[in-house]
Amino acid sequence: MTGIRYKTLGCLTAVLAGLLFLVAARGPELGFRQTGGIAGRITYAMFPSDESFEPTDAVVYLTGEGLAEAPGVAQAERRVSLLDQIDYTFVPRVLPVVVGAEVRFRNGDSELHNIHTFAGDRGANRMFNRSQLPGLTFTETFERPDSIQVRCDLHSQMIAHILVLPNVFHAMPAEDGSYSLAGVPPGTYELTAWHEFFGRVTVPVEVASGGITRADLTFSDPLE
Ligand SMILES: [Cu+2]
Repeated sequence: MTGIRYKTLGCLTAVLAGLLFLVAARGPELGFRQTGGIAGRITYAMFPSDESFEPTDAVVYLTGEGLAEAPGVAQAERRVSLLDQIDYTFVPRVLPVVVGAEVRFRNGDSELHNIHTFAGDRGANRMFNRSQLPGLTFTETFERPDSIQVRCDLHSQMIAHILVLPNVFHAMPAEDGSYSLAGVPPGTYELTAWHEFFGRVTVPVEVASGGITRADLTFSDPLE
């Protein structure tokens, strides 16, 4: 009796091992198990009292070798992102874009605004200050990674941030702080969370083929 049971168990194990081997061997050829993912939560040790603070205005992004060449980069470069001005507010307040992507600035109000950009990293990209009549649009491209502050000199409450990122692997958190990055080539990278009120928090991450790496990030020290 016991012998038969062991035999059955042995057979099942062999079949399972065979299946796993097949999946592992043919996975790349079948077009799956080649990439992995990262998922986690963005949390704040404290909330700044500034009324323009929004926890969802954070950006999580990945840096490291090989990411800029990963599939999807070309499509991201062709995508045009819109930074609008509605009711004396930049919409969205935080705009992540990939290097080389077009950013369209639009004045959706019926009053004059201007677009004044301030580089985080001086010299990375060409900065500008342009007045903008109601209804007008213009496009700009940023060629190097940076965090650029955008202001309107006529209305001091108008502030936005364009985060120029080196690759497509970035996300903004949902209301509950959760985020996820999919289709990441296996490798070791740095995962950074950025928020205008906190600056950056970075952790190393390892992504394995077919796996989801858990990475939670906490903003603890607000900028002065
Ligand atoms: Cu304005």
